[in-house]
Amino acid sequence: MAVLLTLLLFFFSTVVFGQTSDCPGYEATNVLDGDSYLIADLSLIGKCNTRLHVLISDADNHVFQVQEQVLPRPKSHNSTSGNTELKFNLTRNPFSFSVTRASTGDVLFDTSGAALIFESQYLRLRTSLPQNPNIYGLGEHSDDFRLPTNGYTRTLWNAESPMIPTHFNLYGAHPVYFDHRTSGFTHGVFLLSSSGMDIRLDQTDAGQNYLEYNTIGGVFDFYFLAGPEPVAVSKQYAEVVGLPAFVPYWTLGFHQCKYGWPDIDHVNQVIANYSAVDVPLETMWGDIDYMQDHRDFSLDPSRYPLDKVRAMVSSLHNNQQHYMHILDPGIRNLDSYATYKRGAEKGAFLRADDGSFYRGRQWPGEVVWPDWFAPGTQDWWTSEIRNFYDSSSGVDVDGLWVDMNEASNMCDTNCVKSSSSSDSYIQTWTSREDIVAPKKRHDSADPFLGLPNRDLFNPVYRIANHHGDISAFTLFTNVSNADSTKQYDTHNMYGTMMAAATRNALLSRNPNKRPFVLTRSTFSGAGRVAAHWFGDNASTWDHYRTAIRQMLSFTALHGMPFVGSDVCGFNGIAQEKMCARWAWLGAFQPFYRNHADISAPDQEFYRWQSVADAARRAIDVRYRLLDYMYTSQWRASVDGTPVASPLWFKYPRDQNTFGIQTQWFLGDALLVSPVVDDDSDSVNFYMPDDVFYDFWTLEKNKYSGMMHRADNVPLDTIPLHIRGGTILPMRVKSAKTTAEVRNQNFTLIVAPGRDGTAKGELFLDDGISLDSEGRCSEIMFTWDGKALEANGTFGFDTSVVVESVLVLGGDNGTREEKGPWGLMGAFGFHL
Ligand code: MIG
Repeated sequence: MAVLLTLLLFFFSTVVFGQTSDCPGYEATNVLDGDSYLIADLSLIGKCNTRLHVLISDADNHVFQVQEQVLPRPKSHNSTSGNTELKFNLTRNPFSFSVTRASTGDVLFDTSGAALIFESQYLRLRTSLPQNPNIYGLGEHSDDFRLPTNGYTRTLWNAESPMIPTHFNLYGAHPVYFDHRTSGFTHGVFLLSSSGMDIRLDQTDAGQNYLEYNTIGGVFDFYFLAGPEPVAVSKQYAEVVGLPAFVPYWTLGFHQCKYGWPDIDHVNQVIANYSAVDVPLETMWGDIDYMQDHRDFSLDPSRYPLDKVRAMVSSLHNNQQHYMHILDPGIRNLDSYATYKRGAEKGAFLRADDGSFYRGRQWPGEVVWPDWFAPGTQDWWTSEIRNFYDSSSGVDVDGLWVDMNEASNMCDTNCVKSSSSSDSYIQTWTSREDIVAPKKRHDSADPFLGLPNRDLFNPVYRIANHHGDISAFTLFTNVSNADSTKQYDTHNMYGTMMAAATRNALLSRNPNKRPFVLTRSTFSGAGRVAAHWFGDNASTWDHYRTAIRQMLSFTALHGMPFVGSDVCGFNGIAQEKMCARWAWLGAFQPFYRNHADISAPDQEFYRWQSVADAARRAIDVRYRLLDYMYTSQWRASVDGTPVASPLWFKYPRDQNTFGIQTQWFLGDALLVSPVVDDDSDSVNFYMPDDVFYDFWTLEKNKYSGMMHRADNVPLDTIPLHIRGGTILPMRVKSAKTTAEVRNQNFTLIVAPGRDGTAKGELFLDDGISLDSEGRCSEIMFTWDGKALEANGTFGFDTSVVVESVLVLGGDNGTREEKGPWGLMGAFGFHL
C-alpha cells in the first residue's frame, strides 16, 4: 500500500541558557506548498547553534507518533530562513535529502544511497557515513563505546536482559547517535521513535559506510543537532528530550543492596556491620524480599513485620541514613489483594482486546499490568504509594526503585502453565490468540493509531530482539493502551512511564522534596524523571570495564547524568580483588551502589578486609569531592552538560582519544584512569596533550598525547589527575554521612592550565528542596594567574567557609593561601 507522505522541516535556534541568544531569526526561501507537503529552505540569520527538525510522516496522520504526554516536544520556531549551520538539501526524484554543515560544507547526513521505504510496518532510511566513522550512542547496549561499523546491528526493543549480553538489545531505547568527525566537529542525530528497530552500521560492496534505520512502525522524525563541540550536542539533545532531573544530595552517598536478604534482622546486621568497620553507609535498599508473596505495597509479616521495618527506618533516619524500596509493575490479580482491587476499580490495568485485563506472569504469580495511559492510573498509583509509604504509619522511604518495567513478563509468546510450576492458580493459556485476539478496530479517523490491518505479532520485518518474537517475555504487542494506541508502538516507553508516574507520586507525597526514582528501563528523555542502573551485570572484570562505557553512553550521550552499575557485579561470585577495584570504580561514577543477586554470595564491602579498606578510602575521597559531583549534577540539570564524559569531548581533535573507553572525565576537572585488566596491578592510560596534576601528589606535569603506564597500583588508590585550567572545590574532611559532609569546610584546588588560568564552579543549597531558587548559591571561581575571585549568587545560608586555597604548579610547587573566606558573598585575593 502506498502511503502519501508529508515532509516537514523546522529549524531551531539553540536556546542559550542564562543569556539571550543572538540569533535574530530565519528567512524562508523557495517555499513550495504542495497538496501534501510543505517544503522550504530555512536559513538562519546571524550566528548561533542550530538544530534542524525533519519529519517525514503520512499525510493523513494515521501512522503512530510518540505521544506528547510521554515526550513533550520542544517549542518549535516554525520559522523563516539565510545562513544556517545546518542546511537541508532536497532531491526530488527519487526522493532523498541531505544535511550539510554550512560553515564547512561537510555532508552530515545523506539518504541518497538507498531508496526510502515507508510502509505500515516497515520503514527504512539509510544515510552514508564517512570512512572509519566515529559513531557513538544508540543505547542501551554493552558494546564498544565507539560503535563497530561493519556488519553491526543495534536493536532497540526494551527487554529483560540478564548478564547484559553484548550485541543485543538491553533494557532501554535511545535512538540518538553522535557522529564525531576527524575535523573535531560533532553532530547528533536523534530519531524520535519508540518503534522497535534495527539500526545497521555497515559498508556497501563499494566500501561506503552507512547507517540504516529499519523500523517496524512509527514515522521518521529526525532532530539534527549541529554541535559543533561534542558537549554542545549533549546540550542540544537535552533541549529536545528534556533536561535531566536534579538529584538530592544524599543520593551521592554510598548505597548497599542485595536481593535475597532473608529478613529485617539480617538487614539490621548489614547496617551494623558497615558501622563496625567504619565504611560509611548512606542508604539501604529493600529488594522484593520485603514483600509478602512478592506483591507491591506489602510487607512479609514474619520476615519484615511493619513495626520492625519502621524501627529500622527511623534508626536509619536518626543516623542521617536513607532507605529505598523496589516496586515492580506486575500486580497480582486477586480480589483479596486490595491494591489490585482499587486499581481494577479505577480501570488502571491494560486490557486485552476482548475487554478483560491482560494477564501474564511475574514474581507474584499471575499478574496484570498498569496502563500508564489510562486516566485513573496515576491517581491509583499515587494513592497506593502515599498509603503504603506514609511516614507516620507506613514505610517512610526516601525514594523508589522501579524494576522489571520493560515490561518483563515470564510468559514467552504463549503463557502455558508449566507442569513444574507450583503456582497452581496460573491459568492454562494455550495460545495468545485465545487471550488477546484483536476484535476491536479503532476508528480510522483517530490519528496516530497505526494504519489498519497490521499484524501486531509478526511484522514483515523481524528485528533482532534477543528474545525472538517481539511479544516474547514482555507485554503482548497487540494489547491496547487506554488511548487506543498499541503496545506494538509504545512498548519502549513503558518503563519510562512507570518511572514518571512514580516520580509524580513521590511529588504528591512530598511536594517540596526532590524525588529520587531509579529505573531499569529507559527511553529517550527518561533522565527528566529518573536515574538508571545498568541492570543485571555479572561479577566479572569484563563487566567492570563495561560499566565505564555504559556510564559514558548515558551521561554524555543520553541525557542521564545519574547512572551506575551494580558495584562488584550482580550475577555470580565477586572476587576480592575485583570488588576492591570496583569499590574505587564506583566511587568515581555518579550512582554508587553495591548490589547482588539472590543466588550470589554476600558481597558487602566488609566481607573482605582489603575491600573494606579500599572502600573506606574510596568513599573518603568521593565524599570530599561530593560537592564537586553535586555541582556537576546540578549543571547537567540546568543545561545538559554531561557529568562524565569521554576524553574526546574535551580533546575533540585528538584522534587518539576517539576509541578510549576505559578512562573518563568526571566533571570538568578529574581524569579517572582505573586499572582495568583482570587481576592486574598495572594500567596503561592515555594523557592528552595538556597540563595535568597528579591528584594525590599535586605534582604538575606537561603531557604530550601519549600512553603512560602505572605499575604496582595498590588497592587503596586509583590513578587520578586534575586537568589544568580547572578549580576543584573539596571538603577538607570526609564524614560518615553526606549530611555530615555538608558541615565540613572547603579547600579550593586551583590547577592552572597552559595559559596560567583556571576556573570552576560550586553549587550550594539545602540538598533536598525541589525548588531552591533564592536559597542557593551559584559560585564561579576564576584564577587569572595572580588573583582568585569568587563571584556569583550567594543565597544559601551557611557558616561553612573556604579554609584555604591551594594554587598548584608554581615555581616552588604548591602555594597555600590561608582564609577563611565565608561562602555568603563574593571573595578573592591577590598574590
Ligand atoms: O528477576 O528484584 O535487575 O536488580 O535484584 C530479577 C530482584 C528481578 C531484577 C533486577 C535486580 C533485582 C531483581 N530483579
